[in-house]
Amino acid sequence: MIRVERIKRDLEALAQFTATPGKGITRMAFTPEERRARDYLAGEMKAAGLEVYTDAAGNLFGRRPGKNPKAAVVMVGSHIDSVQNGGRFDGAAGVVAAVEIARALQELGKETVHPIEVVVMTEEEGSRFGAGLYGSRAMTGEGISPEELTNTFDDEGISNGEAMKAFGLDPDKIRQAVRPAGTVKAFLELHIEQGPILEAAGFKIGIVESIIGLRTIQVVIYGSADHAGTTPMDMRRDALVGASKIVSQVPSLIQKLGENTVATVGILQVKPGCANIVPAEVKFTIDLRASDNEIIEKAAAKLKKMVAEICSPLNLEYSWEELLAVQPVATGVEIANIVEGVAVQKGIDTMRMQSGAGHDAMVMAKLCPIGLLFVPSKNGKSHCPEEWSDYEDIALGADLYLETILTLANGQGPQGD
Ligand code: HGY
Ligand code: MN
Ligand code: MN
Repeated sequence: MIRVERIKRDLEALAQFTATPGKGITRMAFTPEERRARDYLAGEMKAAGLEVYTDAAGNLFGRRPGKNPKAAVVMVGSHIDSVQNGGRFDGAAGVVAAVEIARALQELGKETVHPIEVVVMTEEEGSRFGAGLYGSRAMTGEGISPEELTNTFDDEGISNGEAMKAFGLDPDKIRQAVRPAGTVKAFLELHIEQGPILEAAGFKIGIVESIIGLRTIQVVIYGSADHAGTTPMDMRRDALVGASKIVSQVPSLIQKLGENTVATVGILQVKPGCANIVPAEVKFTIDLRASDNEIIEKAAAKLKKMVAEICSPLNLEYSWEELLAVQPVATGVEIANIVEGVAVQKGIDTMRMQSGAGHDAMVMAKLCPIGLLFVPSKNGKSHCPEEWSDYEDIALGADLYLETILTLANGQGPQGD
């Protein structure tokens, strides 16, 4: 059975693997702290009787064989990479729940028809290389191109591909991570809500019905570096004046597009970045989200037009690059109804809801039916050291998924055998 003390132990152990101890979790993809977290989880997976392996994208798997080795896999998991100074539950809660489900299956001793795979996805957040959802994108469709890995860089100028090589992976082989259609029966993800809805409504379990669409855009404004003391105000091409005008207009432009539409400028880098130099270049990102892809398209077009209109009179140039674009996704009713049925049997109330956060499940939806289950976030806080979810809620979610996985792995539910 699912044991909350093991979930607590695992999450406390993973929280030690951070580059910013005492200031939240900073665990970027392919870093020493992520390596230590992976090693810890690989050890727990092995102890739970799983066959541990890593795919060409760096996704870490623990496989529990089924009676029919050729049957499609029932996959469950999430990510352990984090944002800068983030919380200890974002992603990790779903990975730890998946490992605990594997332990419970081992103790139950029940063999299933379908193989089951616990997965730790590579770089979901995009905190290091900008795009994100790497592990799931590498598994679906045409996967990720080796060119994307050589052309995306972290703040130190290390490319994703170089970081992968240093981690023992071969970026040229990343397309080997693609899972052919029909080889994954379902993907289940347990995640913290990262918002206030469940706590305010008094529910312990949220069954997600749709996941918001998202687009990550990188804008660079180009002006010219000049001496701050000798350059008259009307002779400057100040990139930061242009960027500031643009950033300050984002909220009013977005608010007109509907309540579920949000946009955030979370990164702003000024170069050369000295007090006595007129800024020559400003790079910033726009994280744009809406539940309707047409609204995302409309918002992106309006934002780009606004950038051009502000830059032109200031004699500034700009570049506009889409780092990531993922459509809104409906999670489908099959798995949601199985989870709800298990909850009803156990006398657990659940509520249906939308996710304003992006998750690997939204990408895996291209490959197979998905399930996304939320547990409450204290005060709705996330992506910050204050992030908290109760271990008992995570255990409750894991228990619902244990029954759901047994149902799916024994041939019921979507796509049958
Ligand atoms: O940004 C998100 O929605 C997720 O935390 N990656
Ligand atoms: Mn996150
Ligand atoms: Mn997450």
